[in-house]
Amino acid sequence: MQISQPPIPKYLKQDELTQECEDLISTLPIETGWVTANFYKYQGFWHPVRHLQGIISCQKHFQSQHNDILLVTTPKSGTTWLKSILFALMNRTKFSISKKNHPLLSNNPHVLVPFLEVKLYLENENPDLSLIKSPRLFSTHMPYVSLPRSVHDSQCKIVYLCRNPKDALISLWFFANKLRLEEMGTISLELAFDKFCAGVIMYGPFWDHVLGYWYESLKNPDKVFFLKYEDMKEKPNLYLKKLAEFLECPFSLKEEKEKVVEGILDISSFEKLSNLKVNKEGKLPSGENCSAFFRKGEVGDWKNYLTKEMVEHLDKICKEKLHGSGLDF
Ligand code: PAP
Repeated sequence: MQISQPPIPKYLKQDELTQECEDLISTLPIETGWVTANFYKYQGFWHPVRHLQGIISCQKHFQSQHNDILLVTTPKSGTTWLKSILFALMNRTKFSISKKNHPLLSNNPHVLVPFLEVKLYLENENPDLSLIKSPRLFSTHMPYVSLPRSVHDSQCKIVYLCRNPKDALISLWFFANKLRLEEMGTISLELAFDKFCAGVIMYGPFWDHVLGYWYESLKNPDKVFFLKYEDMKEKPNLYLKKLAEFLECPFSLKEEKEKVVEGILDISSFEKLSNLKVNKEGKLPSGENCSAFFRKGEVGDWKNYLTKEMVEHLDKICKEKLHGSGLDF
């Protein structure tokens, strides 16, 4: 009797590469990945090969429109959260927050706000985006240097979200171990820590990613809105209102009275989203369980995992890398 093997999730697949991508990776520095076998260093940042293929297609073909909104995040900084907030915010007229059939109640936020390089330009080298109604909402983890030319040239807006590196590391470590197949075993915290410090993470080095957008937000504050997970957690009302102003759709007095701000924060909250059937039991088309995107949703969980020596080491690197930038965590 033949025992059938479970299919390999798409996010682990390394075949079906274009010749262009095959040629490119043969020239790039290589490191061992966290979930996939390898990372390749492209334009100064580490990527699994599937993401790389999506990045080069996106760089070649994506045409940004003046009223597009691009959510850019470092991995595990609250992308899922901000996707739901932005979706609810930008569609608040079309989908009233109080409605029982709001799309966020039956769709994972990654489906409602698609990734450019990990979804649209990975599944299709040049997808037809013409049917998406404006303002179009996309997301990416791409570093600033790798953004498609048209993003710089158009008047589209960039919302950038990052997170304290210690919490980002712990979140990434848990996520990677959830995505690894049983036969791959787990990746130890010590190894994950060393790799994080050496910059060898998806879309890393972390500091280079953050600084790329930080400096751009200082130079061009109307184009790039720089946000930290911790600030959004501490003062969600304030930052949601700032976001709405940045995106040129401020809340009216009537909306404030009707508690639309609170409604958006409620429907996007960790408690609400993580308890929905779609997020508890669903899977993304790329194979990840939706539940993998919801763990604790707290600030400071690193204290439960990192040793005193690890904290000192990471703080020292962080201080050196961010020195003189005006940014800290
Ligand atoms: P991604 O980069 O793979 O898209 P991303 O959504 O950025 O993942 O990060 C997941 C983190 O955001 C998880 O953090 P944790 O591991 O420290 O718990 C997840 O729990 C947290 N998260 C998800 N949804 C929310 C939410 N609605 N509010 C606050 N945090 C959230």
